[in-house]
Amino acid sequence: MSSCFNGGAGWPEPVVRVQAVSDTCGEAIPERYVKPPSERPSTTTPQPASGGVLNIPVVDMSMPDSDETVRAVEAACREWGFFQAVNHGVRPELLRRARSSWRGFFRQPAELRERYANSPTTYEGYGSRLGTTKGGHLDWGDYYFLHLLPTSIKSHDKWPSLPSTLRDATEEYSEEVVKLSRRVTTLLSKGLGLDGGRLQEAFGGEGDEGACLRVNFYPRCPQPELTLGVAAHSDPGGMTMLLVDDHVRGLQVRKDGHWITVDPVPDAFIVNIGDQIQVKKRENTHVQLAYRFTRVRSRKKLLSKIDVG
Ligand SMILES: O=C(O)CCC(=O)C(=O)O
Repeated sequence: MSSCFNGGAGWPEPVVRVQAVSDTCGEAIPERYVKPPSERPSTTTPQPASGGVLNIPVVDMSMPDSDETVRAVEAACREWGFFQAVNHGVRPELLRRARSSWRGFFRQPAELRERYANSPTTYEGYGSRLGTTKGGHLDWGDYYFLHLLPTSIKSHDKWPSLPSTLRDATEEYSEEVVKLSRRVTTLLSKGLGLDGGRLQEAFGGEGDEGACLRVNFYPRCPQPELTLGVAAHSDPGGMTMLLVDDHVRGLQVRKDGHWITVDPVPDAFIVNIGDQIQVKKRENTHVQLAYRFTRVRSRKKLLSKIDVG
């Protein structure tokens, strides 16, 4: 199995690619990837009293200026901190191109991928989850991380040059998703009763906000019930726009103490409120939750997420 120590100053352990582990581990995953029972994926989703299957709300974004859309986004973020944005205006053809370009990168030979290996200190490039403590549990996933905004820290040299479609597809995809995230930011501002531009201003204004792309790749796993692609966490930024592989269920979100498996709508973006837009509203003497604190965890195949904030 190949491993690489990719330069983290003083990082105590060699970084091992999950892609390499997956190719060599046979039918049992190594102990390092086995999560304690309380952290394994839950297999049951609570059923709503009204019947049907509990899922995060779906919001139609075809009329982003309407009060109805503001109300739908506000309710979804207050009750869940999550929603699936449909009719969002990003062309399905572009989503396909971005997905297939990145899948192409993860299928390149290991030597080529390693040319872009990141270091735990700069993070940008091809990476694998590190244990937060020596000998700690690892996640079953590799990733690629890039800065998009502000443009002063964006560097195409750090973007893979293969497959040849990747840079153009990523450029166009990220422009469109950042535009969409600005529309959602306006809706979130209005939903909080603020001026539409208020949250955007708080993040530095258009072009000066931070935005980054992370593409997660979850290789074949012989024992998916024992591990997670990404351990439970909340996102530190303002907002995350997740694009998942069509028909791949794996993302779980926590609501009222239960983990719920998201049923993804094809080509929807899963919008997730990050820590920086977690808001508490003071009404009389009570502090009420305005936008919800969220946690996610995942075991899936391929996903891109753009964090803005
Ligand atoms: O893969 C997923 O569905 C979630 C990924 C995620 O939350 C992350 O990369 O922070």
